[in-house]
Amino acid sequence: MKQIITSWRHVFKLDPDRFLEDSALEAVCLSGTDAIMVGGSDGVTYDNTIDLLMRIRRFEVPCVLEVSDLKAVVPGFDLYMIPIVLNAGHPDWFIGQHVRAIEQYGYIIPWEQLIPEGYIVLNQEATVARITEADTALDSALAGSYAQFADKLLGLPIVYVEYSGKIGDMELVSEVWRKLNNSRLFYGGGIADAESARRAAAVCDTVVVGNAIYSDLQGALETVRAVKAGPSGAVDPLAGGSI
Ligand code: 1GP
Repeated sequence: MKQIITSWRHVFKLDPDRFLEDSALEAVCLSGTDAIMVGGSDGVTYDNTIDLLMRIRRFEVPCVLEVSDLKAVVPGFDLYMIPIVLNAGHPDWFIGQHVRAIEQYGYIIPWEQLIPEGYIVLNQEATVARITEADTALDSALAGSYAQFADKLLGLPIVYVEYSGKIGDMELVSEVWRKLNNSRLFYGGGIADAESARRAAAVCDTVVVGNAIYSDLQGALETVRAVKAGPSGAVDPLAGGSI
């Protein structure tokens, strides 16, 4: 099951703490995206997570939980993504919370369903940056070094460049991508239409779209085809899940 992430080009991220009408959820789930990631930095609870999971499960799309709060870990997801914030200002977000979780729940953790993600948080205004006290003032070279640390020393399957809420510096993203050998590069932040999706897709492995689902659903849906079409505009039959 873990191998599935290597085929993902496009992912929608849904926040259990935000309202989404049934028709909008249906459009997202049937959009041709490769997976739905459930997660948020704030206000994620067991109840709102299980509610959202049950609504998504009416569709066939893979559904994974990005764990941000242990109290909101719900069984029944395909995979569990475990963020490790590489540039966190506080060690809790790099290792502290993780070790405490293992100490408490190690005996029931489904290890084979866990996928660690090495986050590089780069938008200082984002909630995740505030909570983790991330050092967001990284130039391309330093961001690339964090990425290499995650890839070559920690062996993480995913490096996630996170600009949540705003469009990122695509040159920096591209530089980070070039530094990776084995980790997949996820990019998230400000992707809201076909054009921004195409630009991001050209410099990473997987494009994550969040906010736009709630602010401009039509624009968000257009990102799927844009990512899968590639620079030439033709849908890549090998990219999987094309619409
Ligand atoms: C958030 O990376 C995702 O964790 C997506 O970012 O919400 O800005 O699309 P946006």
